[in-house]
Amino acid sequence: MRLFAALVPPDDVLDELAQAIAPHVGQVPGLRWPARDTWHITLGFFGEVPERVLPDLETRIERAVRRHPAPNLTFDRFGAFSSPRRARVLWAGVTGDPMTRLADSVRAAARRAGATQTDEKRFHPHLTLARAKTETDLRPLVESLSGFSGSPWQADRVRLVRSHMGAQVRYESLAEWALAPAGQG
Ligand code: 2AM
Repeated sequence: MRLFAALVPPDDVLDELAQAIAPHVGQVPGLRWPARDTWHITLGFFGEVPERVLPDLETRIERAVRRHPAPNLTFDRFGAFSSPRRARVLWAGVTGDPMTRLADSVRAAARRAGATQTDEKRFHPHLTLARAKTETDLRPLVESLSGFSGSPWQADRVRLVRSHMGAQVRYESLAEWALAPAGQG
């Protein structure tokens, strides 16, 4: 099964992002906009994980999550990977409490449980809003979204998600664990 761990922002924060992008959705040729109920910030992508590994993976990730304080975050910009000029992904970015240790810890937990395909790339927290099949010049779009600043929020839980591949990717939430109260850790 294909698994990843993610933070899911609260509804009112997602409302602000949805409002900001609304004038552009469907307006840029080649861009596909995933449904809002799939929006998340990936902490760790584990790739294909054997089903037998799941119980141990859940135990280890839960332990990792409980050790880290809930980060306070704000969506404050839009950007694109690999760059606005040659974009495949349009994202919303956060600033706030650093999350690298949390992400490292969650990925290490998955690897120890036997998730051998766990992504080792540097962690760039982002929420993907649109994808393009080919590199697309999104400079005008990113420019027109500049100046955005959302409300602060606290990411208080981590969700383990199964990704069902197909014509339309479907996400299934398998478990959710609370982070430690902010100020601890
Ligand atoms: P993305 O939003 O930048 O595409 C489920 O696919 C989630 O895992 C997505 O949020 C995706 O990030 C992230 N992810 C990280 N590495 C991935 C990889 N190698 N393949 C697919 N998804 C990956």
